[in-house]
Amino acid sequence: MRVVAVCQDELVIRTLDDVLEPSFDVEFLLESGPLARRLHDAGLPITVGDPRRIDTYLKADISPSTCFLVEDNGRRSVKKTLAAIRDAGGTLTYVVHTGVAVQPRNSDALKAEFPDVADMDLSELVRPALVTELSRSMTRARVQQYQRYFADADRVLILLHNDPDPDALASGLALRNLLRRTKTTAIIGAMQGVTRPENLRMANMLDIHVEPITPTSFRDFDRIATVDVQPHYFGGLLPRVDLVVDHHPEQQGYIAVFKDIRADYGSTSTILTEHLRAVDVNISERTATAMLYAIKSDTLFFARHTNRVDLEAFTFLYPLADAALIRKMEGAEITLERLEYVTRASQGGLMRDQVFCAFIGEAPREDFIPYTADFFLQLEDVKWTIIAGVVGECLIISVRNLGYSRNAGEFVKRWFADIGSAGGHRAMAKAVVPMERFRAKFGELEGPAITARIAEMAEQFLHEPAPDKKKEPVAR
Ligand SMILES: [Mn+2]
Repeated sequence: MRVVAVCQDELVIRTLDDVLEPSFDVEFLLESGPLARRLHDAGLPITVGDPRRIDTYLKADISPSTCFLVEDNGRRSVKKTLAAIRDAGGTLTYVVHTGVAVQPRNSDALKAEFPDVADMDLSELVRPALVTELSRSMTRARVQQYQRYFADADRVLILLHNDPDPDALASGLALRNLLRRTKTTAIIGAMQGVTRPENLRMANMLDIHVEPITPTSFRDFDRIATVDVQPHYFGGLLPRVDLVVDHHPEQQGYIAVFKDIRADYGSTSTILTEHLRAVDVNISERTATAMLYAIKSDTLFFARHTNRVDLEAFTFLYPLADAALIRKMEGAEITLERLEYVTRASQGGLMRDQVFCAFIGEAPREDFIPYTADFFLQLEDVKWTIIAGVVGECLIISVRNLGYSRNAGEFVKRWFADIGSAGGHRAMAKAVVPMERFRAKFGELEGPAITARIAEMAEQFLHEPAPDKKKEPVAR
C-alpha cells in the first residue's frame, strides 16, 4: 500500500520511515528547504512540493487507495493541506498529532470540516508500548532481587496449596524456571496432593512431580516460596516465607521477604508470565503448556474474572505451548462418579432468579462440590451456583458466578465467616463449616431443607445493598 506522509519534523519522518518500511511503500512530502535536501541526501524517499496545493498531489499520481498521513505539530494549521488532498481525490487521510495535546475544540472543528479524516495522537500510539516496557522494568528489578536472594540456597521448596490445581502446578514449574533450578534443587511440594482427575492427568502428562511435604520438613529447606497461595492458608504452620506469588486477595499474619500479590489477575500463572518475560528467561514448551492451561482453567477460558493481562499472557504463551496436549489434558472432565453428584444436584436443586442452589449430601472427596458448582454454571440462564455437600464432619459450600454481579467471596463471608472458614474471589468462593456449627446457627436441617435455607441466603444476600469494597480473606 502506498503511503504519502506530509511531515515537517525530522524525528517524525525518520520514525515513520523506520516503522512503515517495508510493509508500506512510503514517501514523504516536504516543502523545499534544508531538511528536505538533507533527508533526501541521506537516502530517504523525499518528494518536494507545496502540500497546500492540489497539483502537488495530482502530479504525485495518487489513487483512491493511497493513504495520507498528515502531521499536525500544532504550529501551523493543516486545513489547507487536508483540503488539497481531498480535492485531489485522496480518501484515506489520517492526521497525526505530534504537538502538545490536541485541543478538543480544534479537533472538533477539523472533524466538522473533514468528516472522513481520522485522528491519531503520536503520544497515544507510543504510550501502551512504553508503559508496558517501563512497568516490565519494575517487574524485572523485583524478579532479579528474589533470584539473587534464592541463588545461594541448596534446597528450595516451592509450596502449593493442599489440592494443587493447574494454576498451582504451572506456577510451581514457572518459578522453578525463574530460579533456574531443577527438580532436585527446587522441590514442588504440597501438604496433601493432587486429587482431581484432570489435575492428575495434567501432572502426569507434563511430568510434574508434587512431593508430599510435612510441616516438620519445612526446616530442611533453605528457602521457601508459596505460589497461588499465601502462608496464612497453612494456619500458622508457616509464619515466615521467602517469597509469595499469588493472585488471591492479600492476607495479613505472615512475613514474606519478597512478595508479588496481584488480586486483580485471573491466575498466578499470569503474574509469573510477566516475571518470565521481564527477565527474558527461555520458556520451555512444557512450562508454556502448563501455564496456558492454567490461565484457561483459572479463568474458565475467560468466562470469569479475566483481566487484560490474562489475555496478554495467553497470547504470549500460545505459540510457545502445545495446544493439542492441552486438549488431551482437558479430556472429558465428566466421569460416572461426578455425574452422580450432578444428578443429585439436578434432582434436589432449586433454581430461582438465575441462582441455582443444591445440597448434594455426603461426598467422599471435596472436588465433587466445586465440580458440580462449575457444571451448573454452564446452564443457560444460570448466573450463580451455590452447591453444598458434606465431606467428613464439614459442610463445604462452593459458590460460582459469572463475575459481573455481587461478590461470591462476600456471600460466603456474610453467612459463614463466624462459624468456619469463608472467602474467595468475586467469581468463586468457598466456605468450610463444621456441620455441628452449621446446625447450631441455622437449625437441625436435613437434605432439602438445607437447599432451601441456602437459597434463602442467596436471595437475601443478592437483595442487600453492596457494601464498600474492602480487602477480603481467601479460602478455597
Ligand atoms: Mn490460581
